Amino acid sequence: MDGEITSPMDEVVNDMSAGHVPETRVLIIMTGGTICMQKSSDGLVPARNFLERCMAPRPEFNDGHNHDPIEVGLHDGPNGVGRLQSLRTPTSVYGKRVRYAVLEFEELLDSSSIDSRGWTQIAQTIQRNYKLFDGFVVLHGTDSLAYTCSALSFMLQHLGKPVILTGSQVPFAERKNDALDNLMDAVDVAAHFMIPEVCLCFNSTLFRGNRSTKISASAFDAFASPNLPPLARITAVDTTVAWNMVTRPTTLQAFSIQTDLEIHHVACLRIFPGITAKMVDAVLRTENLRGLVLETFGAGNAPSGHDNELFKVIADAVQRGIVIVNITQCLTGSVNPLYAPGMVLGRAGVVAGGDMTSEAALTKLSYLLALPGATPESVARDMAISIRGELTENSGIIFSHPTGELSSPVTQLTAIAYGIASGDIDRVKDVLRNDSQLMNRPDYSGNTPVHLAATGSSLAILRYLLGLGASVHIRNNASRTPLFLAANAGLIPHVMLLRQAGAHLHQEELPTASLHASQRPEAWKQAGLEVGHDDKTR
Ligand code: ASN
Repeated sequence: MDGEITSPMDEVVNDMSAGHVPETRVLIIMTGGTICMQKSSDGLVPARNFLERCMAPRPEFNDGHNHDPIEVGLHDGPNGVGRLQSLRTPTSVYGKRVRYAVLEFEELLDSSSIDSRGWTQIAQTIQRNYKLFDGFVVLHGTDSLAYTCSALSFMLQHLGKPVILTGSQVPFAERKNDALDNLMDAVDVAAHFMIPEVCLCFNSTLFRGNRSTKISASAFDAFASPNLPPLARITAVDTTVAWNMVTRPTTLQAFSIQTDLEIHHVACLRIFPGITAKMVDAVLRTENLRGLVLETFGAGNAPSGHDNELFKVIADAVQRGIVIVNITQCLTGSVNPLYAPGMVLGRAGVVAGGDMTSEAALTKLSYLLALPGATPESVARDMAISIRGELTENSGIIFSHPTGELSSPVTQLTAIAYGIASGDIDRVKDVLRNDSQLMNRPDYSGNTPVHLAATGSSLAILRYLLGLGASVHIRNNASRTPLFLAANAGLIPHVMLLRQAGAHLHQEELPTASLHASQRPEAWKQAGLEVGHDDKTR
């Protein structure tokens, strides 16, 4: 028992002397799909008990020790937290062990049957478990996987932790399969890399979820992200993350979800040579239709039809309040007003969907329409801009620098640390302007700039880092979050700012936090600890 820990370094020294291997918690959410399927007389069908059947017998997933069941949020409400059997991996190359449980949905689906109810169930499960786990893996069939990835990317708002979806083309239970590698990669990414996005991990590649699309019904290489390079590639040697492409929440708001997408009130229509205005009108007159994704030719062109009939039908629907979004049928490239037919669509009030995939456009439309207070104007406006990195906006300035020109990350981190220690925000800004990725970079003791700023004198520096999208969830070598350090130092404004940005105490910190609580009760209370109520922060 220590009582007075005020500097991150004290924590590290204490922890290293204990010879502790940090544990990262990952919740695996099983929704169904080929990955869990078994043969039956009716063909492949989803089977239960994935953890016992597939993971427990494999040394990659099981260090052979008996572990206590872990807390998992199963339902909403005060009695919604139960305990599930857990396993732990051996120590990874990153020096961590991954403790995990598998939460299986009551009904395991072939993913061709998923709809917005299933997406709501996944989003709610993540919300219930957000504070209990460091990352999430969602196991899902491949057929509609790109739709689910896209839908979740919008539904999970201000996401600060990795949510990695995967599945397989061949069941885990088959001798030659892609399930083992896909699962291992997904768990590794969720446990070790602070990529606060909904991603798809498949065939040794990590894609931004809302950029992905299924391109093969049989190959292991089943997915592609045609308009965005992968976020990471996994090889036998290492995992290389394109950190400059990772998007992060830059609004200081805590994680929340939007459920019940309007998927039943939108449609997708592929234009083809010979399509008639009557056919398009029939779709646009579907009862309660609120939005349509129009898959057009090339850079956004549609046949004008006899006497411009098609455009009249479309313009009329826009007038009735239906949001129509134009995306291209091509696998790569973008809709833009290059040709007259595309321009005319724009004049009819059709929104240019840029380089969004069909999956992203459809689920984004359903999400925007479900937002409280949504109007056709607000939906049309937001369809044309990137809200989760789902489309390429050309106006943004991209900073890049030739390698070799800058000093080493260690030198730069030292400069940031010096800036934080002396309350010199300009110095911090100067260094991060060259390489904003440094904001999440740990130093030798695992402290990121946010850890340092959490106990620094300048609240403005902490706010600046959070506004850049720096993570509040990374733990230092002593497994401490920035929030823990701020509360322990009794810095209430820092605690409140971190909470506003979605920080919470980690499960592993709760027992120590409870021990310290009597000394700075207000700071710990603001940090979310129920002071005097043992370790319940939920
Ligand atoms: N039909 C399966 C599904 O999407 C396909 C798969 O997972 N490979 O559930």
